[in-house]
Amino acid sequence: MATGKLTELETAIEKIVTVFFTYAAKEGKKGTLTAGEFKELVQLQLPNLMKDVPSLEEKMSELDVNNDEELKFGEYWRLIGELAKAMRREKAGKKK
Ligand SMILES: [Ca+2]
Ligand SMILES: [Ca+2]
Repeated sequence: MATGKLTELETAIEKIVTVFFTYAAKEGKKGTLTAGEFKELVQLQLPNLMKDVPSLEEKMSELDVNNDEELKFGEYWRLIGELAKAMRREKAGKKK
């Protein structure tokens, strides 16, 4: 996979995956985000899109559907989906 030059969209998808694994590898299990890793990821990678989130602890437990206090990729993906939807709403609103 990914031998040729990636398109804009492919690069964006790759970035989403790479960011997850970069932060997930910092402590504990390499394939999941602890609360600390999640916080760091949000603060460094999502400071604009998540600036209105009042509590990262609450956000994390909302995303942590299997309640193991870690975020696996699928749980992180829920967050990306939420942010994408919020962004779409914002763009749709601006076009009016
Ligand atoms: Ca980890
Ligand atoms: Ca989890």
